[in-house]
Amino acid sequence: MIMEKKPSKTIEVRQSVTLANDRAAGELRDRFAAKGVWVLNLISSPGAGKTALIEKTVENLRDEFSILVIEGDPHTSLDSDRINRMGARALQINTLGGCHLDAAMIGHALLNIDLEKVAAVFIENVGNLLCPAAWDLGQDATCVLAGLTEGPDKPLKYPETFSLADVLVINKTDLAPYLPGASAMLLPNALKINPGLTVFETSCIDGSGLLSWYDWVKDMMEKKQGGRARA
Ligand SMILES: Nc1nc2c(ncn2[C@@H]2O[C@H](COP(=O)(O)OP(=O)(O)O)[C@@H](O)[C@H]2O)c(=O)[nH]1
Ligand SMILES: [Mg+2]
Repeated sequence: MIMEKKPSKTIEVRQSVTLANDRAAGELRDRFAAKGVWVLNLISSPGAGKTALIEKTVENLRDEFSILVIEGDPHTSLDSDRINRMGARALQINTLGGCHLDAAMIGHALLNIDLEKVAAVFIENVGNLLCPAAWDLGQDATCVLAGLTEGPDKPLKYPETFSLADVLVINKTDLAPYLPGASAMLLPNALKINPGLTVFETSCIDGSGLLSWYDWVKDMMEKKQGGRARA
């Protein structure tokens, strides 16, 4: 028997799912704004150094600012354990194979959290450079991390993520002497995709570039708090 081929409705379904997500993200954004909480969504491939950068940031700023961390991973609480050891509260979301976080997951994780006492929420998204791009989490800024070890071609291969990001952190600069090609071409390739990126070049091992990153994070948190005071 020959079956009649029905037209695919994939795009329609996907649109309605992301529209529902956009509504939920809008509600989160209003909630964060009311409390003056600055929210950062960190995206990268696995191993670029998202958790390492959050560990360093928490360690450096924990005496001045209360930073809440949401960790997204398919399995395990290894990353939230690392953050807790640095003295910050971390909430773990296990997506059980899902390749990105969505706004409903963030809302659920924050159900019993009093945001009054929180200066910033850092969201470590599930490690990959493709899936998280379409999913708004109510963040103020999106940060894409690229480790030099991943090669310089990633911005060209994953333009969705690099074009929506506000900030690029090029991490593992301590390895630049061993990776001259990546060191030379990663930034030009990223700026080709998104010339408006704010760029930091860091090493979470030797600490280079981290002071400018901390200053930027502090500035963002203070501005968000100030915006709340005027509201
Ligand atoms: N050489 C070097 N290694 C780093 C740096 N940042 C992180 N790493 C290492 O890279 C690996 C992955 O880091 P992790 O923070 O878990 O990456 P994530 O998967 O993006 O959260 C770990 O072995 C880190 O110690 C860095 O700046 N330089
Ligand atoms: Mg991690």
